[in-house]
Amino acid sequence: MGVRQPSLLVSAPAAFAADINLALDKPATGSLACAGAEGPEKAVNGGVAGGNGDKWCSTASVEYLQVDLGAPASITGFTVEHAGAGGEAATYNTKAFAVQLSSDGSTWTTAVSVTDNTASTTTHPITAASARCAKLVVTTPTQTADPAARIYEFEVYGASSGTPAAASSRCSTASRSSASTPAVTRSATPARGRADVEPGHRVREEADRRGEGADR
Ligand SMILES: [Ca+2]
Repeated sequence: MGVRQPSLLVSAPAAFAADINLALDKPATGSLACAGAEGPEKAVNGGVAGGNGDKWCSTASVEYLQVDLGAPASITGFTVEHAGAGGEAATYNTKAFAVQLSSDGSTWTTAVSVTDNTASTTTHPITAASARCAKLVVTTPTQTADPAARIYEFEVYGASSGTPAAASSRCSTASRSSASTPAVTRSATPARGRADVEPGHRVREEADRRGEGADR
């Protein structure tokens, strides 16, 4: 990616101007990252201009990114910054993905479902919904057979209640004990062309470890 540039703050799109990005700098977990410096926290760090240092990347068999907003909130929409927003080829932009919401990290409702995206930045206003946990599930990570999900920022807009939920109901704790997370499975895609894809059986173990780390 060349010389690393200072991260630029991502401003809220006009559709959500009255709301704030509740995901910013919140605890994030996700499927196994491509590299240690490309973990889930990079998708909620507020920057897209820092190359791989501002990106969450995963080649897991089930690719997902989850954010704990810390308190119940009225969610009004999402913005996702895909590969092109971070300066990578637009062919790496996420093709198919879903956003799911939950109040407890165990029961999820699909708020947004996208099947044929090509854009580098996508915005998804929704009818206001109450939730504390937001999850981005990537089902087709690129426009090609490349298997890596590349998310530079996952923004969750809304108004927080400001009342933290009990610690026992933290999103990441609940997700760690859920064997079925996430509910969305990858759609049929062409055979993957890269030989360096992480074995799928490591996904759960790694995700669990990350969840513990991000939760403390
Ligand atoms: Ca970022």
